Amino acid sequence: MRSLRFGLPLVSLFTGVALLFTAPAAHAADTPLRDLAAAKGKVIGTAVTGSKLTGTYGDLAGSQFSSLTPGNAMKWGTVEPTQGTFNWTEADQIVAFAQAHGQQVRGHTLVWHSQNPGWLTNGTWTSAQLSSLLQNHISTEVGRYKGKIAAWDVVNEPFNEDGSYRSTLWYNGLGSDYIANALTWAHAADPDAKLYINDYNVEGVNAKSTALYNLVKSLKAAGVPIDGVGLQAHLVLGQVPATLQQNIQRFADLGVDVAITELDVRMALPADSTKLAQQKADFKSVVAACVAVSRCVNVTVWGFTDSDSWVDSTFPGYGAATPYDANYAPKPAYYGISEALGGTTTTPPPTGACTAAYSVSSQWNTGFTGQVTISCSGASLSSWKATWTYGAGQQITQAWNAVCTQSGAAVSCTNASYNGTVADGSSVSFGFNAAWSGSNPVPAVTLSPA
Ligand code: 9MR
Repeated sequence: MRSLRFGLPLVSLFTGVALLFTAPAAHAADTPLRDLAAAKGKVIGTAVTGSKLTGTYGDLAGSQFSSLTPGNAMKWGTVEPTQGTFNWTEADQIVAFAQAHGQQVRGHTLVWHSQNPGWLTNGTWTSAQLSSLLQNHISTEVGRYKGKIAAWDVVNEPFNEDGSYRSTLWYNGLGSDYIANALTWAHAADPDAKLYINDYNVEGVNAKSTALYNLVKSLKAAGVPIDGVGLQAHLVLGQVPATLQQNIQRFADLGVDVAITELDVRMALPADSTKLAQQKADFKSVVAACVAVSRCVNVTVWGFTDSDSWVDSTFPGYGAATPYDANYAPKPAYYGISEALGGTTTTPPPTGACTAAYSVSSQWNTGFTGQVTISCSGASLSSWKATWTYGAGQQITQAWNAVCTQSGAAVSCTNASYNGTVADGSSVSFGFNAAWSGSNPVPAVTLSPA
């Protein structure tokens, strides 16, 4: 059977959102974050997992963000699991995706104490061997992507909380010179890539960020190629440091760029409307601090959807740390980012709203698969009914996770026995197959309690 599928970027054309008991919201028409950021002279990025870059995940990653950071694909343990045997598959895929979508790539990361291959960490090396291994690694990886990487997180997490150097393979074997050497080797392999040192808990002015500041200052004074500082920004709800903007500014005043490289804001689960509103404020204030400093060039979120975040497995009981929920519905945090970037056309779900978002996830010559996601923020449902009227003769043939009936052009879908409850801060989805011909316009969905 022949099946003509439309390209994924078209999917965003086939979406619509309705608000319960209010006028239809404008999510689908909102200006993408990347356009808002560009108007401010900024880049907005997300960490991504290569294998997920299809469907709605790929659509959002490609349309909302102007920069991608491979979450794990460029780490040493991924690219050289066995000495001399390389696996560039996922890294290549992400770079190709970024190029196809007009996006920058932040390379992450070359020198770290974590996620290194076993052969490296288990080996016994002289300083000279270790130095040569590191130089080869940097030359090979940076060289492979020469001209394709906007910025490299060359050195990751070199400091302890008190500002002393972290005891690592690199520091213990090579002393603090490993940092200057790594930057110098990376510069030799790609003179146009911006070279960063990246760390966490350095967002505010504190002992650790001051150690980083002093290091950057001394590297600059010594003529070492250092272009930027990455503030990871793995934050806890309500705890954006008051000195964030001041801290960004002091690095900028050293003559380096600053990037927020791994932003997320975790909360104790379950999420509720109060927490989601605080999270919106937190995302907004971080992005606003970057917007306020001209040398702050990029804000990158560490995963854009709650289904692709490191937080839940690392901090049991915590999660919901990203701007989209697990069903790809934008959370208040999304609108916090948007507003900080000057977005004026966004319509954040008002307090006490549930929304129904209709989208076509795939379409072929005679049929299509659709999905409706019902999300609640500041409200909840114990049963629901989504109704719409098709405008071009579409006919539902099969539905799952809902009971759908169609009479003429009128469709009515009610919850299944097991998914009538939509808790505050959560969402449920149902799907269907349908036939179409001629055109397949997105209908306006009305959501009501069943
Ligand atoms: O997101 C990454 C996750 O998938 C890995 O399991 C984890 C292993 O440490 O690394 C995560 O990314 C880290 C990043 O590379 C450096 N800063 C902290 C991030 C969260 O752990």
